[in-house]
Amino acid sequence: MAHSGAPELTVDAADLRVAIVAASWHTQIMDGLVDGAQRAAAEAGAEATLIRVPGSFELPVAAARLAPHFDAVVALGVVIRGGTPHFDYVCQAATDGLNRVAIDSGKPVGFGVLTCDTEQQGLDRAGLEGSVEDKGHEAMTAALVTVQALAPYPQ
Ligand code: DLZ
Repeated sequence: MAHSGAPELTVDAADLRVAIVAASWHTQIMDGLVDGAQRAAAEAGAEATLIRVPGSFELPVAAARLAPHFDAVVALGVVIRGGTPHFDYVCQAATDGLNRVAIDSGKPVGFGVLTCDTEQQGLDRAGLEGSVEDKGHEAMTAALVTVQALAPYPQ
């Protein structure tokens, strides 16, 4: 499932604590994303704590609150385009907000928010049986690799 250039975790993350903050909309896709993130943490030996929020719009505030308490945060959500501009506002708020949390906190924030035109696009990327990608796993791996890359440069 890995793309060329996708991060691979080769080091031990046994001492790391990561918060998974996960939206609740689009249950089946979210279940796949959460499972992928938890699986990646377990493979690396990291401790992952799951915190649920209602929608992707709530991800940045949750990430901001959690970042000081963890080595990294992984944000998971699914936004599916509807018939109004709402999609664009939620995607923009989640993306900008999570990026701001990462920069302001100096803690890696794994970006596992799927922005899809259709539900099928989400299912294809959710790490479920029949999916072609595993974005929850990818987001966790990216966060852990970044923590380790920055370990020699403490805040
Ligand atoms: C309201 C809404 C809609 C229409 N669609 C989604 C979606 O596809 N994915 C998602 O994560 N959240 C959605 N939400 C909820 C908003 O993110 C947010 O929870 C509400 O606007 C309340 O703040």
